[in-house]
Amino acid sequence: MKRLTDAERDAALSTVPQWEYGALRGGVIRRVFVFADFTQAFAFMTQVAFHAEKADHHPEWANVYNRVDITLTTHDADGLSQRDVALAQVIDRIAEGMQR
Ligand code: H2B
Repeated sequence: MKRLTDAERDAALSTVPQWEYGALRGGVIRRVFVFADFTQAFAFMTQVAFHAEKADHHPEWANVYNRVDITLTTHDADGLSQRDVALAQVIDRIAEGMQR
């Protein structure tokens, strides 16, 4: 999987405007989700987990009660790849209507 060029990255990021780009580790995107409670947060995480496993692309994430903090990057590309953007799009769709 190859890392996106700066131009590809800018175009891709415009499809997931709620994700924040960071230069950390060659390029990452991050979004924090807040749900009504832990049950909602974990239901969201379960759906994301099933998708991630199918796609063999996995989030780095932390959960504290109703909050899920997600970072996406591609280790073997040393930065951001199309797979990160594709996963972010799916995560946004799953979260749609679930967030507090
Ligand atoms: N997920 C993410 N987000 N980035 C990766 O580089 C990655 C992954 N690599 N899931 C995959 C798994 C790799 O470790 C396995 C061995 O295919």
